[in-house]
Amino acid sequence: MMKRIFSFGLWTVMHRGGDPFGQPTRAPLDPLQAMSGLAAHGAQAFELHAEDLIAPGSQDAERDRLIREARGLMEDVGIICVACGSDVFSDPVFRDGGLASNEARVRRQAIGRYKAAIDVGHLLNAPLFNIWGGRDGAEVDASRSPLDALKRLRDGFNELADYIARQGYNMRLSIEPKPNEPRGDLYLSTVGHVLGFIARLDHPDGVGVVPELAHAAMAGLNPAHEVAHALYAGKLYGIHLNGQRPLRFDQDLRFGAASLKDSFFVVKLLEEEAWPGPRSFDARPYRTTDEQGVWQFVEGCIRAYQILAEKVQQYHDDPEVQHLLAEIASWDTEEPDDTGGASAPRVFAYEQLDHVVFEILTGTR
Ligand code: GLO
Ligand code: MG
Repeated sequence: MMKRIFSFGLWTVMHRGGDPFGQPTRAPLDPLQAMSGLAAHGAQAFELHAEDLIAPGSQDAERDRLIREARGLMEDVGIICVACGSDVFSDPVFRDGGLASNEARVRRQAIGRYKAAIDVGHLLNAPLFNIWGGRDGAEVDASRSPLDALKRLRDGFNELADYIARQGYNMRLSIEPKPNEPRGDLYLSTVGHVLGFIARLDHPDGVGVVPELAHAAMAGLNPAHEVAHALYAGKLYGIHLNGQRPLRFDQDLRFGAASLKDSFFVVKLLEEEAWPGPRSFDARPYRTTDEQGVWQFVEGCIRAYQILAEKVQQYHDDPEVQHLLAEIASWDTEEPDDTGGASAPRVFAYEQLDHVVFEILTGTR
């Protein structure tokens, strides 16, 4: 069986439980502690924003020291970096956007940030640079035509892809869609939007998508269908697994904490397709979680994935499922109906099939 790689954003375990209405509730965790803690609790990989490791504005010597330390630690504890990104959303300078900002000066600054982070990713051997441009959106549509925003985003992504190619880095580029938050509306909002957008880039080939379950649910979409569109296009470059009640603020719940059935169907798809990429979690420990609980959160995410993968296997091994699926497959025929139209109407045994899934997921079968 394919060996699964479990990965977490460093920002997930470094998150201190703060929210828009409350101060942090946990002590800070430094990025190296985050890496070794992840390795000790079952993860083989991590993702990061370059800024999670290197504070913006650090001198080159400081940057080089931190990278050296990170590389040493990665070697020691046996953890790899599977994706790098950049925080082009927290600094107030990006409050009206990064790549899509109305200020040319700020767009240049965003490009500069991304390029510097691409260099960091390269030094950590990250095979992917994933961009979630959280400020590239709007509340005031009168401020900017959405078409101009898309053209600026296009120019920005073209420049970054070009930079990666010119540097000769062995790195792909991806876009992580999200419908809203922190902006009222983000321009690159769903997998479908992003696939359409990528097709208009200068070199669509090296650019893919990183769907996040919570983001699909926030848009009221079926996460497994979102992931399927990325797979179908050959563009599933990564995935962010977590839990989310639909149509709400970004909850980033532990994987398994919500939407059990949706999570099952995402795992089913990834496992059935033997998708080779890392199973990355992008969630937050609850605000009520203490420092120790953060590692229970990590183990919980991983365990939830493993349990759902076992449930997928159980589903395939179940004789009743096999019988029902064989019956469904038998309808897929062009043979003419030789009963002269007198055949009984088709019976779709979907009630039964859906209930079997329920029994498997509730452990009653
Ligand atoms: C926020 C996003 C964010 C990205 C990260 C990628 O909603 O999910 O956590 O995944 O910035 O670098
Ligand atoms: Mg994410």
